[in-house]
Amino acid sequence: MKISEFPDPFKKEREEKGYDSINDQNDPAMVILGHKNVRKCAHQWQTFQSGAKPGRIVIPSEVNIRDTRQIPFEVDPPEHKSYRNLLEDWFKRPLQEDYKNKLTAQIENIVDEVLNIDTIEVVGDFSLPLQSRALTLLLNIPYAEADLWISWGTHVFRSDDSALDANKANILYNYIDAKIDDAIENPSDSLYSVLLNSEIDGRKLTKEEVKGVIILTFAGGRDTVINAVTNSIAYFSEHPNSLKALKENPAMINNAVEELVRYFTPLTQMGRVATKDTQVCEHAVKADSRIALNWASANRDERVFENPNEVVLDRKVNPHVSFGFGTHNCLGATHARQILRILLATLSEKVTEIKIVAAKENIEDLGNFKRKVGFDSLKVQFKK
Ligand code: EMZ
Repeated sequence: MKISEFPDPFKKEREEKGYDSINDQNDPAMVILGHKNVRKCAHQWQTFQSGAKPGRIVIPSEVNIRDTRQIPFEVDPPEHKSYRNLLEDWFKRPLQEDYKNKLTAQIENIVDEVLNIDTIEVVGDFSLPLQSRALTLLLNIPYAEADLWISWGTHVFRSDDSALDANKANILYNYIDAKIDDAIENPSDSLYSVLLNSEIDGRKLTKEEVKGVIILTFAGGRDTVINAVTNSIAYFSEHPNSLKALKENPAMINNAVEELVRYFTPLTQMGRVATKDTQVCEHAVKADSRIALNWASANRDERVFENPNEVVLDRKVNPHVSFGFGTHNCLGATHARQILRILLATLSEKVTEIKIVAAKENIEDLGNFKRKVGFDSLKVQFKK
């Protein structure tokens, strides 16, 4: 199997039943596998809520490692809409020329850097610094702050020995608390200050609400962006002609990004909690039990995607759900897309070959299913 090949572990169950169940810290979830049902359930926010106990809609559940509600991710309509309206413009800034230029400079720099080094480890030496530096633009804070985040490693809630590490998570929470206090003392034009000065339904946001937005900004786009970047590098190392095709036809880049994001689906699934007894796929779902919207499985659904297990870089019709679907679609998607578009443009301009030296896969353990989501490490050589 090629290193950039990511198999679909859900095919059989999706086609035979359309769902499966997983146990997760004694809070099982019914996993919805088909594209149509995933989208349908994502739409039904009244029946399948996001505003459950903080951390419960994440799989694996984070109820044991945090109390702060992530906003707007763990809030249901109508409150959700007020928060979303407040945040929408800020999270669309990546479309602005000035933002794009800064992001381009960051990405060109890091590509130039790795072109001068013999062998690099992509996850730690490329994707993590790239993601962390780009985050300084999203928060609108000084570039140097990225060094600290890089030192935290790829996932804020995970360490090498534990998938859910409360001590590690506390580093992030304490850091954010301190930054919020600092922004109160020294207002600036950072996201912290903008939020502290914002009003929702005629009142100022509380510190806890500001923290909820900031935690989401840090956590939601961290391992997801890192995996998307790393996996794309693995793909181009094994498909040098695709890189050439993008160089010759840059207009293809946007489609290519959507296709890579579909194929790799950096976030496997997201949960919801049933507000009443109901049914999905003719299967009973009890009130207060969880379902999981499995984006990764939906994105390989043969009823929707032709040759779903192939990367078709210029795929035209691509209703993937990698950024979720419905009211809660990903707030950070504009930022993530810009990172990947600029990365592809830069690689196609500057790099002719990426040679894989060694790879260690990162396999997510989902009970009955094991899914490759990325790499623990990927050593490569970049060639000019
Ligand atoms: C949560 C989640 C959001 C969660 C859209 O995804 O991403 C996960 O990586 C985090 O662990 O807390 O932010």
